[in-house]
Amino acid sequence: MKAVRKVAAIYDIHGNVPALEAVLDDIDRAHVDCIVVGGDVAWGPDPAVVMKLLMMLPGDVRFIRGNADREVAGRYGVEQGLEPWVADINRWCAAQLTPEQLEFLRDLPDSMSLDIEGFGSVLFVHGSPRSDEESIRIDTPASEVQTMVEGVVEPTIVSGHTHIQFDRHIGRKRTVNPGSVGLQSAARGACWALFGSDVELRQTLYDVKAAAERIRRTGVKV
Ligand SMILES: [Mn+2]
Repeated sequence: MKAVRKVAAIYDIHGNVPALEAVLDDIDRAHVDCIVVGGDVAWGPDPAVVMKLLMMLPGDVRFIRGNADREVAGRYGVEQGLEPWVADINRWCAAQLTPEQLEFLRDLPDSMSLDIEGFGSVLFVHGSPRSDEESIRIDTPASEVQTMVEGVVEPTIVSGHTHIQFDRHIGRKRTVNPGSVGLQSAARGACWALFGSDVELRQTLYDVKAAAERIRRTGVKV
């Protein structure tokens, strides 16, 4: 098997096609060996197109499942304790997807370990190693993070879910959040991370106005 030396991590795309396309162009230029899709792909304005783009990506592409993928695939609603507006969007998204796309999301693994040559082994999760809904935030106290990653053998843990990029060293562990491709609050562009001999936190600028217009046209009530 070909050694993996350069890896792009793309997390929390959230149905944003223009942001995903811009990031994929950037990744093309980076000549990576592998793309890791870190969950929460479809929940958002354009679930079907995002799923199509991701599922036809060539090369070594690995997926893990986010909480929103689990909820969309399972058509979670208020019965599962969700807010009505979240339940509405889950079902709207599920209705946009094909049975194959829903099955694909449902069957994804919770985590994935990858050995990056010259960097070391990395555990990719969506929330924390314990739960796809638990947040490792940029400011979560180190002692709390240490409890969350207890028992993880990989020196580096990559997680998303909070949509804020960071690269933290906590004790002997490194925790990285690539940020969100499609649903940024503080960032100016679409966020992701490039792993090589080190980690590069990246931001890809894209036409946010055109993206907003496209979102309005889809009719989602986000
Ligand atoms: Mn999430």
